[in-house]
Amino acid sequence: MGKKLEYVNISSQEAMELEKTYGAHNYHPLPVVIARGKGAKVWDPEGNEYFDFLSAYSAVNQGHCHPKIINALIEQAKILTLTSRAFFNNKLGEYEKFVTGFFGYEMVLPMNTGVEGVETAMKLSRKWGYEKKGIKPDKAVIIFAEGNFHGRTIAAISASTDPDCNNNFGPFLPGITIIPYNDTSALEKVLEENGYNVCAFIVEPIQGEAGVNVPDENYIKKCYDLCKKHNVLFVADEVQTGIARTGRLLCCDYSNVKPDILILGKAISGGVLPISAVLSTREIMLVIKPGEHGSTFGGFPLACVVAKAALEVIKEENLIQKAAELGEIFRTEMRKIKSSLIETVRGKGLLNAIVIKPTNNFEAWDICVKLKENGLLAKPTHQHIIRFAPPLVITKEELYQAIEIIRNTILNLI
Ligand code: IF1
Repeated sequence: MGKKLEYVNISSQEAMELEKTYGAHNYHPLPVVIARGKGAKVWDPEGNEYFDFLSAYSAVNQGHCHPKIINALIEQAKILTLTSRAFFNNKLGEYEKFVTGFFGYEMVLPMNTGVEGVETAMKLSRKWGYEKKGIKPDKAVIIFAEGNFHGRTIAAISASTDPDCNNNFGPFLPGITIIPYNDTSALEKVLEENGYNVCAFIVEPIQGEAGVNVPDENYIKKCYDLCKKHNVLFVADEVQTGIARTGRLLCCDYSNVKPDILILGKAISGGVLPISAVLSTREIMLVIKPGEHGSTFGGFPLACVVAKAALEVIKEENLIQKAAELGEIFRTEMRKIKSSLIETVRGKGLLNAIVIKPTNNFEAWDICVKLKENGLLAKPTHQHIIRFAPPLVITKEELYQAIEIIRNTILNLI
């Protein structure tokens, strides 16, 4: 039991009751209330300390309340927050130059949430398909992979194969073809048959929600090459895998592939504001003309300043290198745990998962509840997979402490 947080005027129990009574039940959270965060750690109102091994689904790569990012937020908030895009603002252009340089692209379209980035990429791809590739009106097809997660809008769930995502939310968007993940011959087949109507293939270089599904080493490169062959845009959704999480700036860097369109979100703000970005070439980006796409908040001055600071932290603190090195340690240590509960350990950088043997009496959820009791927060994905993705600022010492918690929890289950 820690020391109660003095400035928190509510107990965990009360906070959970309030959410249950007044909030829509669109989530089933682990029974823990977070009232404060710093670096790789969070605290509940009663003062109990936890390692955060979810990092808000990889949004908090730079750690909770990073001083540089928070300072940028506060200073800019005193001057100017939102102008809308009806006017220019003095921060957007500077940020656009910075972010395109940072990721090596010619142009950026700023949005807010990850799924808006996906929507933007879909609209951009379709328009490119009609206006550059010459696809006949309303015939454009976008290919997605089974098991994907691209967000919660009607367009994104139209591409989903997860019944939780799309059950009773139909009718869905036409012009979507879904093929198995990690299967280049499936992509080849669709492109051979209908390639002239396909404007884009949208794919996650590692599928997060599907359980940190790491494809074969040459998958991304082969898909990219197939797309090139058929004049199809290769679009990478790096909302979760991007920005140092997997031990490279982008997960596609492992494959030496530069996507035609890159979608970023989450960690572009270090978890401080909802900020997303779609990056591409001038040629592709300029198919969207004034008035054809946008958002009230997209590219707002506060976001521009926060995102720039958050990306600078990635470089200044060598978070790419850290994710790569600590990830190796994490997987090595996990693989050393001698437990019949563990089927596999997989991942890249600090985006990892343990697959629990489905034959056991324990579901991933039960293990996550035990981990929480022992001071580490992680989230199950599906019934038998636990994702481990701490903030990349976690120190080596903290990582070893966390590994001990996971080891002890698993070994004491049976
Ligand atoms: C929730 C998962 C993670 C994403 C990729 C776009 C988006 C996401 C690759 C949309 C969002 C989230 C959202 C979160 C759960 C979560 C998730 F388990 F569902 F798959 F991270 F692993 N592309 N991922 O992963 O971004 O609009 O949410 O900003 O609660 O739904 P968003």
